[in-house]
Amino acid sequence: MISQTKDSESQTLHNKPMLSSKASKVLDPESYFIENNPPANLNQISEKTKNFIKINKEAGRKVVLVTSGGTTVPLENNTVRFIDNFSAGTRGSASAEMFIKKQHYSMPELGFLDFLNVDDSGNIHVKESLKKSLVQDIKTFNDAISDNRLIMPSFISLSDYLFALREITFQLSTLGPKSMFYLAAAVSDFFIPSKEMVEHKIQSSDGELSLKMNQVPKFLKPLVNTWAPNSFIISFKLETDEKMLEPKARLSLEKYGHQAVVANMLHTRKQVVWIIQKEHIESAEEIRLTDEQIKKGVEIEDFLIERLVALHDKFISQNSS
Ligand code: PAZ
Repeated sequence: MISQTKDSESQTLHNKPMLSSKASKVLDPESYFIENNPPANLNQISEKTKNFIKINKEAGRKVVLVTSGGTTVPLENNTVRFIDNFSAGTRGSASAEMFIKKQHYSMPELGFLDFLNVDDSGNIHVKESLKKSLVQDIKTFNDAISDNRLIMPSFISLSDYLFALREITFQLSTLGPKSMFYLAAAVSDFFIPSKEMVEHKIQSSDGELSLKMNQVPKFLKPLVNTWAPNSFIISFKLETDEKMLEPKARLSLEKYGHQAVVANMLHTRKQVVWIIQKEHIESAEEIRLTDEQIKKGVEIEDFLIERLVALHDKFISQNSS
């Protein structure tokens, strides 16, 4: 909610960000879906997912939902300004590629232009040294799409994400133990409910801005316990204070009861992660790249996904009747 002091008829919005955090009543997850509007493309996502699950179920395949990227939280109903959570989306895209096949259609640390050369006549060519792997990666990606092994529903805002997550989860959960959730998106913990937001663009001429935001309900709880109780569920925990990381990952497993948390630190997330499993909650399995591997462009997801796929296979064999 944007705190507004009414000076006569006009809204006074305070422009200096104020941060305070205190315990407040958190909405229960189901009420969130009643009090907020679904995204316009929800039906489309639902239909595509239904079709995808049907085809893959018939093919007897395992299916994983990889969530990735940040979620925006609007400050105005007609949104000009929003707050975002940090995530470049790299974890999710590299992981999805690994899940499909241990190959990549983009190389780490390379941007689109790094792949290209321009000759003296002004014609653009793919660099010879990268051509082979690029061709292979494009093929892998295209094959996955045409083979119904990949769909990529997108979201921008927190609300888009939560509605899509719930819809996809209901459908994916029908695969039982063969379904896996890999929840790497950086989802906002705070938001302003639609009915408490100002309608139009906040005016800087109204002075300093104070923000009061509600806590987002903890959706992992219904996801694990009600929406997909038989699935294999991995959540992520990101911290900047190392002392908090493992205790918070364990707390999450104790609270929600899913299979594992992948813990990572903001500045080292590409070099080291820890897998903490519910079954071995006291220990943390470290996956760390050596300097040599980093230099060679190896990605940590190569090892992380391999390990999680092995844990998922074990879960399937223990939980299939
Ligand atoms: O997207 P990215 O590669 O820049 O970062 C990945 C990450 C740090 C967002 C992810 O590994 C993660 O920890 N996600 C959960 C974030 C959280 O605790 O809210």
